[in-house]
Amino acid sequence: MQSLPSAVALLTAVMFALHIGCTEAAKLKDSCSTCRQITDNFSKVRLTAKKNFGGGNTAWEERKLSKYETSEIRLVEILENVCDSSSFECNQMVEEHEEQFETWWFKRKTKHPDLFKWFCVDSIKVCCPKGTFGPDCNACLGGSERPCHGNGACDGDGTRDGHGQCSCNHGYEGEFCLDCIAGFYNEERNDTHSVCTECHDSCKTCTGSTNRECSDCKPGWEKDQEGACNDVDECSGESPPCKEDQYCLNTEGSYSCKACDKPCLGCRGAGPDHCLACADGYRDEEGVCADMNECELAEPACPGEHRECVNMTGSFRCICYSPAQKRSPSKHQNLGSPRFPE
Ligand SMILES: *[C@@H]1O[C@H](CO)[C@@H](O)[C@H](O)[C@H]1NC(C)=O
Ligand SMILES: *[C@@H]1O[C@H](CO)[C@@H](O)[C@H](O)[C@H]1NC(C)=O
Ligand SMILES: *[C@H]1O[C@@H](CO)[C@H](O)[C@@H](O)[C@@H]1NC(C)=O
Ligand SMILES: [Ca+2]
Repeated sequence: MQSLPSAVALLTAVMFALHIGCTEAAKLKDSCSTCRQITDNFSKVRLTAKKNFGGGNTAWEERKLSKYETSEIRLVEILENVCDSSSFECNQMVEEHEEQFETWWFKRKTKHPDLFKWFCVDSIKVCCPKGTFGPDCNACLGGSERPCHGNGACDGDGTRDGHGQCSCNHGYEGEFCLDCIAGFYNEERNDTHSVCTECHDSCKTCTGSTNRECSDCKPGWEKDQEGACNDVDECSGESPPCKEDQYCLNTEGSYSCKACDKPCLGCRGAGPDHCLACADGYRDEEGVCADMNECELAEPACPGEHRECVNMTGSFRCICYSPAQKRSPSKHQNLGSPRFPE
């Protein structure tokens, strides 16, 4: 058996190796994106030549310009402007590979005008051509022409990193992104091309775009005699699925329960004109539950001396007053509930 210290040392070594492995992989992807930015910026900066030069139209000026455009001075000028001063990775990469830029500038740029390909892919090998991945730039699943058959992204595409697997776009699945997920159907399909289209709202699975082509209906939908999926009207049943102080509202594929209006005691729909009965403090006036005035009932709502009735929405209040300050409310207010509903 190993002694504890050597086990710890081994564990540390393993963790260190794993750590290196991880940061190394992340660096590969980042290096490629830095390199791409450098070569993109290189081309952009290079285009500004005429502007900086001040321009000129005489043959002499043209000749001088073209000489300047291919000069060492011009190369240095471009390289100085390719990186943002804050981008450490960019400045480091340019500095590290200055010689390559010089080689390309003086000897390769005519034969290999694509700086990205020459520099990032072929010379310093931090990127791969489109549609390929990994240390050896192998083709992505589905081929480098149309990785993932055009229906997904290839892991590591265009970099020296990754494993080439596909992560499929929404609607697609399978190793090659040719299959459709549930709720989608193959509108077109052969060994290399696949188009997945979303089923009708009512279908869980389907073979075509309409509600007559559902294999199964989604919950909230049911098949009619012709086999088409239609909305279930949950509200039309014998016992609607809502509480007593709610009404049921049918929707496509579902339903909802809405609170009744305050004047209602149960209801068929929104508003005081759809009540089943009127709540306490309201009375039916030609099919509408309206606030009633409890203070005008034959039997006084606030019996006793020094008390005054005040009509309120859905209720009333008894206000006490001392005889001296008649009709001005005191601290003693109590909320009354109507004793004479309807
Ligand atoms: C490339 O140029 C753009 C715009 O000038 C700049 O924002 C970007 O940081 C540059 N890229 C790098 C890697 O510095
Ligand atoms: C597959 O379908 C695509 C698009 O419809 C077509 O261009 C291609 O030739 C077809 N391939 C085969 C092998 O049939
Ligand atoms: C109480 O009385 C009824 C009947 O006259 C009126 O319609 C209501 O508007 C009134 N309610 C309030 C708060 O004044
Ligand atoms: Ca419904």
